[in-house]
Amino acid sequence: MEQVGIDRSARVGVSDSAPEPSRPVRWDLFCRVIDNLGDAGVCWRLARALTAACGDRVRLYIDAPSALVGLAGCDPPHAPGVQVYGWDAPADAAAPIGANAARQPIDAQWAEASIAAFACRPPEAYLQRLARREAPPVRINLEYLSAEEWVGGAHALRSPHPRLALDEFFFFPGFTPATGGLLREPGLLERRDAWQADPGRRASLARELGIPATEMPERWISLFCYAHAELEDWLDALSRGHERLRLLVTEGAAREALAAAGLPRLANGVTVACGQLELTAIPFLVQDRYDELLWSCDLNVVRGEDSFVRAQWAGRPLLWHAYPQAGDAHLPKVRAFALRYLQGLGSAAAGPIGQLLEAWNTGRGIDRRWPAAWREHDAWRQQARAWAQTLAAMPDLVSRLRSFCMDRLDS
Ligand code: TRH
Repeated sequence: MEQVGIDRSARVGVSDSAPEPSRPVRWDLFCRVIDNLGDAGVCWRLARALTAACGDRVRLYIDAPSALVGLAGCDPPHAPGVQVYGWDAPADAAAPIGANAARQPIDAQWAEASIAAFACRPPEAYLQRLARREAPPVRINLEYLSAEEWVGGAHALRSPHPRLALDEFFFFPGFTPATGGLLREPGLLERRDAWQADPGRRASLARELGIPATEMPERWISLFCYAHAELEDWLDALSRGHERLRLLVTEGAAREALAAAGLPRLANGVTVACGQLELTAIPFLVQDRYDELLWSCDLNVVRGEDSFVRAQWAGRPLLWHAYPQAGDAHLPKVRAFALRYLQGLGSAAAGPIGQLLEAWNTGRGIDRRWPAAWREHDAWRQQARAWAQTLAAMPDLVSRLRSFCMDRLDS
């Protein structure tokens, strides 16, 4: 990761005990869709979480607004308090979607805080106009999530602009009080608990997704992974296990990985059987419905960043297929996460689960690692629930972001 122009003397602490600020804030949020769904997915969730907290308003500038349609479940995508702008990145030109309006230079007067997601660069002309304001907004560079130790030291560092009087602050999501925390909108765990306490909800989800009703109880595994996942041996291990399992295969890359493992390309709603395993292809779900899927499963295979976090809030066992990086740079991230996630779990369970996580990300030995880890399912499930509670005891990302910006705005 490029870290230029950081002023280490200017680190600003984030207090856990800061009172929740209540004044509504106006945010600009810039997003460029590089690949997959995560850039749009994180920004859409953040925009909605900001507006849900205290009546904030968000202008979301995104270069591929169509990426939001499936996540939001509406075209044009909209949510209370959020205005989406089609942005001709990197140019200084944008227009509200659905309004049939011409592209204009981006309004630099409106926002009190301006976030650039994942180091994307807002147009230089917009930054120049911000710098000329009497009270420039707080500028945030929202970084990638990582469980690595160094994140706590980099979070909230100031990065001066090389020419303009316009500082930017690094904001790192993370798993400790020293970081920016995780996105968790109000009432999420209560809604999860209500869902999980009522088996009828899982049954109605099954009907909606075209999952065949069964006499025998079965465990569900959701699969949302990258196309390079090595599935053949894992599927073989699942099909030869001692219990009935159902794999719910999401749209897109997971289907490609299945096809590469020699299975037919499945259309939505189609089920095929393979020994103890049945596979059902499910449609793409809007973000809130995808949560319900995660809450309903006994294991969730997730990837990237946003689905990874949502699976943690689900309080059910997860396997994380990390975004692959050159030189296996993602493996230290997987290991750092495993250390935190499995902390406190006895080595009899933590060992095999950690090895399975590693195998999923190296692509080697998943079938060998699977039986020992799956045998520990009960302990894994308790651990996953306790982990979600541990995380929920810390302030969420929006509370920390708001406190951080309000401190600067009101000082
Ligand atoms: O799609 P991802 O792999 O995204 C990313 C990108 O690759 C990005 O460039 C990289 O920087 C980042 O990972 C680390 O995985 P992610 O982050 O989980 O995003 C997927 C989104 O799709 C998430 O918001 C959940 C959502 N989703 C649904 O809403 N419904 C669904 O049915 C499914 C399968 C996913």
